[in-house]
Amino acid sequence: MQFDVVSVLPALLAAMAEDGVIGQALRRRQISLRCWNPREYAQDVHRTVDDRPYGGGPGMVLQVGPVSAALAAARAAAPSGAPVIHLSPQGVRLTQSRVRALAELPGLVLLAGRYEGIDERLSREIDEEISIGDYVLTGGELPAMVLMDAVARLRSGVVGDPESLLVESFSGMLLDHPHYTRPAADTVYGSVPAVLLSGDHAAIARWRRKQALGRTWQRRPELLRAQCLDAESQALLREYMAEQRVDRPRGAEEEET
Ligand code: 9WO
Repeated sequence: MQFDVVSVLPALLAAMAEDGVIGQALRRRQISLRCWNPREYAQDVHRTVDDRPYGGGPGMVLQVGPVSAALAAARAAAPSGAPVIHLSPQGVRLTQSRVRALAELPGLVLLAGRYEGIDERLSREIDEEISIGDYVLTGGELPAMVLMDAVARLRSGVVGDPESLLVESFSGMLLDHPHYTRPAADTVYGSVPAVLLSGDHAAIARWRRKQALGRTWQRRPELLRAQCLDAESQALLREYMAEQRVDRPRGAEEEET
């Protein structure tokens, strides 16, 4: 997977390239990351990339010339079939199913805006606009990094254990189950659930699935409503609900599933 990012602040992208799972994947050449700075494509001596907005108002707007030149260079370097994606609050929301689709592509060209945004006429160079959430930031670099992180971890070899990806790819989206590590008992923080120490792999898998279903039901019920649960999952969720019922407040009835 090749990422080509157009940004006037490429130093921000360098941070993710050095550490963690993404840094390791880059060093192993499982993914590649190149930055294309519109400033290097500016024509004047001051390397100007922005100008005041027509119609007035505060701030500056990224100009067509340097951004289109950087985009053209990025596109030429990217694999054919790599879409140009603008990270923007006006875009369609990024979801895990969208991340899965993007991870199938040979590469992505990501355009990160700054200041008040890009000149609207650049829209003809853009295939898709994607938002990572409904909040305003100071630029599109962090959203570009979020998207690359989510996509890169799905590419084989980037996440160490491919089994950790199975849950989300074969089922709908569920929240993760709880995790525990040593010590098995702590005087202040208590004990680890006994089933996890049992060595019974089937029982552990069942418990984890039940916790994932139960936590999704409690914290993000809209995620459950958006998917069909198989009979076993329904049974596990009912078990979880029954265990919770005793300490749920009066009047807090669960919804039909
Ligand atoms: C500024 C602003 C001020 C008042 C009301 C609405 C407003 N929207 C913006 C705005 O979107 N500014 C952008 C800042 C200009 C381009 C770069 N910026 C950006 C990208 N902020 N947030 C993103 C972004 C991208 C993808 N997903 C979430 C947020």
